[in-house]
Amino acid sequence: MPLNLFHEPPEPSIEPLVDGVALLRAFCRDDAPILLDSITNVASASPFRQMVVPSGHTMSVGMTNCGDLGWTTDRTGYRYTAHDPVTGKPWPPMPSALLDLAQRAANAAGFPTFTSNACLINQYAIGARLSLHQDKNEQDYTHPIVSVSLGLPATFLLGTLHRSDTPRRIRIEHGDVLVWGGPARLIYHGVAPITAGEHPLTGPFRINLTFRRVAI
Ligand code: MD3
Ligand code: FE
Repeated sequence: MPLNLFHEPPEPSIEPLVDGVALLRAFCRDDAPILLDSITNVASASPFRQMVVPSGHTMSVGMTNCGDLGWTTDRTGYRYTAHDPVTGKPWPPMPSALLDLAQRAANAAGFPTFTSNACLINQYAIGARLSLHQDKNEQDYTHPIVSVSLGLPATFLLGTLHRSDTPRRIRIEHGDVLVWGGPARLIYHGVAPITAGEHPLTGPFRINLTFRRVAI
């Protein structure tokens, strides 16, 4: 393999990270401008906001949602709702570019019947982080979660089914897509604080989409 002296971005590839996790490097890099336009439209109707978790702490990540259901948290707990508690209106519908990407990624990772009905959109400013957690509010864990990273890079914390195990650190870049299914669906995971930088398409932010199938 020739030495990459020009630090070109990687070619699209699929690698199994651990059992149940497929890393689709650069899978949506070419779609990024239209994805980001779609996200801007969603956020113009349901703005990013920093939610409060049951402990009383305010999350450093700004969040919004699109689709039939959206993930929210407040002092009283985590849940999926059909309405945005800030606007009182239904969450914006899932833009077709987002829905289509989620289906193509799930299909590439071996989940051909996955159709997302809920997309959580996370906006990370410099220093924002997500501590180690499980995603347990969806009820049906046979469906995978598809995650899409745009803008500034991040270090994913990839844990196990046990919170106390030291997580692996995985560098994730603009355009990378991960599909978390089967035995990986309930692993602990998080995001290390975003380090300072500037991305041509998102400026000083990282955007992450997590596409889910939530029981109605
Ligand atoms: C593993 N988001 O929104 S995406 C989340 O980058 C969340 O914003 C992170 O964790 C982010 O809940 C990480 C990777 C991810 C998402 C969902 C998972 C990993 C997952 C669900 C189950 C197992
Ligand atoms: Fe999560």
